[in-house]
Parts: sequence; structure tokens; C-alpha cells
Amino acid sequence: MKLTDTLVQCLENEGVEYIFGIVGTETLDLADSLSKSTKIQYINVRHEQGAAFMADVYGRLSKKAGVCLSTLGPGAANLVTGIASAQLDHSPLVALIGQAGIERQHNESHQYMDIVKLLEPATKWSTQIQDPKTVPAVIRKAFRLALMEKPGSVAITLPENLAAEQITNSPLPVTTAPETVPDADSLKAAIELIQKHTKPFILIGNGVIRQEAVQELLTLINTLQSPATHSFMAKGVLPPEHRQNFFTFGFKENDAALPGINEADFLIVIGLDFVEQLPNAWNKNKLPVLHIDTLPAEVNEYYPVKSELVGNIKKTLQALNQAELTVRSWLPSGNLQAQIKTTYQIAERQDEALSIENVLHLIEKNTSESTIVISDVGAHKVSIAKTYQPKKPNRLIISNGLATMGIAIPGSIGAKLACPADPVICITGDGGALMNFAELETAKRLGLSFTIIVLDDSMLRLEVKQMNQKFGDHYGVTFQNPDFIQLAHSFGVKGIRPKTLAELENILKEPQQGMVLIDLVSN
Ligand SMILES: Cc1ncc(C[n+]2csc(CCOP(=O)(O)OP(=O)(O)O)c2C)c(N)n1
Ligand SMILES: [Mg+2]
Repeated sequence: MKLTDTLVQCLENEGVEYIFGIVGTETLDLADSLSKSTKIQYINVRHEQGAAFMADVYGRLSKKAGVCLSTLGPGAANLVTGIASAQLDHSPLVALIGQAGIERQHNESHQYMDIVKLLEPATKWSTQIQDPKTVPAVIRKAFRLALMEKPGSVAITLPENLAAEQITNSPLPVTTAPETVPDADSLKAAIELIQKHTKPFILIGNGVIRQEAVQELLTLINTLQSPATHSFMAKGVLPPEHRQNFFTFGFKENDAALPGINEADFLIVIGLDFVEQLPNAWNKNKLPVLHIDTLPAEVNEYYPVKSELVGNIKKTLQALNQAELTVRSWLPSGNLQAQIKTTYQIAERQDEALSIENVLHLIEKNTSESTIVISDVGAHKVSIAKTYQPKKPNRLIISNGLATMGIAIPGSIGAKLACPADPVICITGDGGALMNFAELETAKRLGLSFTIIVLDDSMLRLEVKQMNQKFGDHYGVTFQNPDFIQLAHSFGVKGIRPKTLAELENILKEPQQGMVLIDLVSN
């Protein structure tokens, strides 16, 4: 059988449903093999970066690895940002990349650059197929690695001269990596540590969502009755009305939860990825830490680990919940919870302005538990991280590792394909929107339905704010926008420019049918 036919069999064997990509001369055999697959839908996108973002968000929501495809050189280079985004946010992703034939890789050679090296810092594993017989093993290893804790990106390059080689190998059986649990001694030490302290603060990260440990986390918090705060990417783990919910942390000096953390005598840190925010920002007092995660703690001066529970987070918390833990109830001074609600504008809206905070309240009010909101990166992401309260975990997708602009529109396509029944709302700045706006055509062609809210402020607002703060003025951060309504229309997408919150509310109340772009003009 032709190598690429076997490769596609291996992808089917891994349960791949979609591949997002753009083909080139070096991937023609792969495209030919994909055309014969009845299980995999190949989706031709408009920019490889979009393909990788689609795979990233699909991976986060489906628990399967998202797959993207490109050709050598320029195609691979265009994939890099999305591959890095998945790697830093621990989303499972496998990239399949064409490459120049091995016979010309030693030369200065058309469109050739060393993709394995290019992608090494952006992946868990970057490899080139050298021997056709290894295809089943390489694909199996790629998916196993991408999905294993902590999940991330894997890149496989396939030299053109090998693509049509005949091989007889078959896909390898799919096995998942075993889930480990902490040993009895570690558990005993952790319990003693908890009992020794009177004022723990619980810090929660995305690992709790990834490992489906939210119920177990709630049981632990309800037992200890200690205050808890979560990272941007762990939003939705606690109901907003929960007594111990001190909302989102990770805003550095603007962190409203920080005074509370500073009053604690001990931190219980669960499934938190440092990539979101280093402990230097939230543990200035170097409080002792109980580290609960799938991997051992990183070394950091501001993360003085006294005990580590390493293993599957759900099972670890189940084991902790079986111990005789006693109440560790305390509250930070100054009615901090109410203060955070005011600072982050979590409470009801104050006025009728079309501000991002008021828009977020409307979304919260008018959407279901299953609605997925995808944020792009900019000033609006900070507002979303502060204000927006998703009703369930994994219903707010934020790029917070690489924090890359341009993820939201293609990411919404990945979300819609992973969760076809769930409404999807994409919130993007005008800067980020135009980076990958072409994927509107992909969404339209696929017949998807989701809403895109563009914050049309003709500026890179986050940078404007930061420059004004630092220098009293700004430079090189404003632009002129196209007419987003006409632009949407040209893609066959409905565009609306609401003037009031009431108008916006009416749009949000409508069931999603087809693509809608909402242009929110401000200055
Ligand atoms: C790909 C990429 N380029 C640059 C940045 C740096 N950056 C972060 S936020 C931002 C401004 C985003 O502007 P816009 O999309 O209009 O959103 P706004 O801040 O106006 O809400 C920039 C340039 C980034 N995070 N990602
Ligand atoms: Mg903007």
C-alpha cells in the first residue's frame, strides 16, 4: 500500500474526524489518500495559521488531538503560531507537514528549510519520517504524546520522496497512557500539611478542567471552606455565587484577589500551569505550597513546595476527599469578595453604554449553560477574564500561554466542529479579527453557525492603554478599519451594527442560524 494510504489508515485508527490545512506539491499524495477516506473530513482553510488555531481549539474541546496539515517551507512557517499556541496552552495537536525529498535536503534547495528544527521549541516532539516502515509507530507515538499530560503539540514532517513508497505495515493498536496516583506517603504528608495550617488559599488552574476534576475540587473546597481563586483558563470551575469564590487571578498588580492571597498562611495549588502567570506575581510572600498536578512542580523561588501530589488530578482529589480533613474556614479582610465583584464589574450593569462589560453581562444573561465564548487577545480579553462568568467549565476559551491575537475566528470553527450542538460566540478586537478574517469563508463554506462580535475601536487598545500609562501618549497603535458590515456581506455573512444594548440583546436572544457578525463601534 502507498505510504500515505497507510498514514491515513493510522489517522483513522486514532479517531481523527477533521484535518484542517492547505496542500502543496509535497503533500499531494497525502491529499490523494485523504480523498479516499470516509471517516476523515479534510477542511481546506485560507491560511495555515487558521488551520492550527482550529486544531488547537478543537483539541481543547473534544479531548482528541486536533490535526492540521501544511506543505513545506512557507506552509510550515505559517503553522508555527498555532502550533505554539496549542503547546503553551496544553491542547493536544498533531501537525502533518510535507517536506522536500531527502535527496535534496543537503543542498540549498527551493522552499526547503529544516522544519524539524523550526518547530522544536514549539512542540513536545518534532520529527521527520526517515523510514517508510516507521509510519504506524510514528503516528501512534505522535498521538500518544500529544494527548499525554501535559498535552501539547507534535509535528511530523514527511519528505516528498517517501510519500508514494509501498509499505506493508498496519496501524498500531491505540492505548492510552496509564493514570498515576500519588503514593500513600505523599498523601499522608499532604494531609498533615493541610492540617498544620489554618488559613489556606486554593489556587486553581486549567488542569482541573482538563482532568475533569471539577466535582472533586468542589467537594474539597466545601470541606475546607477556604477561599479559592482560579486562573483565566480555569474560569467556570466555581459558580459565581459560591461562598469561597474569589474569582480570577493573574492580573499582576491589578489582581483584586491578591490582598486575600497575601493574608493566607499556605497555598494549595491545583492543576495550575505557570505559563499563565509565574508565582513571582501572586506569591510575593513565598507562602508554603502544596502542589497538586499531573507533573512534579517546577522550580521557582516564589513557589516553595512543601509537599507534592503528582498524578491524575481527579483521582488525587478523590483520595484527598476520603481523608478526614477538617474545616479551614477563614475570610480575607475588608469584604474582599464584594470588592472583587465591584472591581471586576461582575455585579449588575451600572449604565446603558455599549461597553465590553455590559456586553458580557448581556451574553451571560441571554445564553445557555452550553454556550462557548471564545476570546481573542487584547484589552477585551482582560475584561472577559475579569467580568465574564461562564456557567460551566470549558465554556470560555482563552489563549493565555502564547496569548496570540487572531485565534478567535478560526478557533470558533474548531469549537463548532468539536461541539456542533453548542452555541458559539467569538469576541475579538478589530486588530485580531483582521488577522484571520479570511476564515469567515471557511466557516460559511462549512455551513457553520456562530456569532462574531468585533470590538471596532480602530486601535490596538491594550497597547494604547499600556503606552499611555508608561509614556503619557501612544504611537503606532491606531488604524482605519474597513466597513465590517460590508466586509461580512461580501463573505455572504450577515452583519449588524447595534446602537444600543437593547438592540444587541435582541440579536443575542435569536437562535443562531448561519454566521452573524456584530460590529460594536467605539472610540
Ligand atoms: C500575534 C500577536 N501580535 C501582537 C501581540 C501583542 N498584542 C497584545 S494585545 C494587542 C492589541 C490587540 O488589539 P485588538 O485586537 O484590536 O484588541 P483590543 O486591545 O483593541 O481589544 C497586541 C498588539 C499579540 N499578543 N499577538
Ligand atoms: Mg482594537
